[in-house]
Amino acid sequence: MTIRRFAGIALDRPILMGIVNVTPDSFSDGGRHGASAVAVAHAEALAAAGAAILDIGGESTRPGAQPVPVDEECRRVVPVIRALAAAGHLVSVDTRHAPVMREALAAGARIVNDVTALTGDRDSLDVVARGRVAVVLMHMQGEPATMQAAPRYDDVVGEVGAYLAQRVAACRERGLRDEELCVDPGIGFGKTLAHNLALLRALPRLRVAGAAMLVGVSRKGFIGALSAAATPADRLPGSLAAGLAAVEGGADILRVHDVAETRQALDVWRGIRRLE
Ligand code: HH2
Repeated sequence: MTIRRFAGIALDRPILMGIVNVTPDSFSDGGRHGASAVAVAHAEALAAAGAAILDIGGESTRPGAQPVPVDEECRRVVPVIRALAAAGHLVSVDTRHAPVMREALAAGARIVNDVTALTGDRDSLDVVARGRVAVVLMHMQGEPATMQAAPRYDDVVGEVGAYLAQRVAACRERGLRDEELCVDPGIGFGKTLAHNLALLRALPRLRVAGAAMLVGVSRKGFIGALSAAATPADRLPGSLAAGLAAVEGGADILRVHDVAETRQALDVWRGIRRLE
């Protein structure tokens, strides 16, 4: 059996993408150099704990978040990407803006992680196709600033699945190959609690043949809605439970804040399942 791959990584076991936010509110010292150095050190620690991919983002896409100017987004992420790529890490850039993608790829990023599945900027598919890099295509209904106001679907699983298949087809038309494609149902992006749960239960149906599947549940709001975990910092146990459920459903990659803890949970789960 040939082992499936994404961005050069073998998908014969669950892969962790470590989240590195380079947003001013993430860092107490406020200074640009300080923020970059702290982000690089944090990313190095995530890699040492078992993250195969380091996901660098300079714009929060949490519900209600306001957009960041593209120049500012580049100033935040490019130095961090350059340092991590130079140190040999596999880096993804979490952005929906083509100019940021272009600069991130020039700095050494090998994956574009786009919450708009390359629909948010008319140049982004071109940047990815010309750059010959891998892409994570995520489903979102609406825009981060307003997406949680009134999410509505007739058939959330059918609609998200059809959207992901259509975005994979658009990428294939531009020459992207299977090992460069990954889909993501976009948990929490224009979805109610019922929508998120329906998608997590239906992950096997959301697969697009040939493409990898990534799921991001780490510290998300639905965990608070199902438990007493009021703030994101309280949601590690729920994140581990949801992450394991996603892997059971066929997720190849988990996007997580807590890499060491998720690695341990996955190692135990794999042992019980006799997956050596
Ligand atoms: N979730 C967030 C950001 N980017 N990308 C993918 N592919 N899948 C996700 O589920 C996903 C994502 C969450 O938003 P953000 O405000 O960036 O918070 P954090 O990066 O701390 O998770």
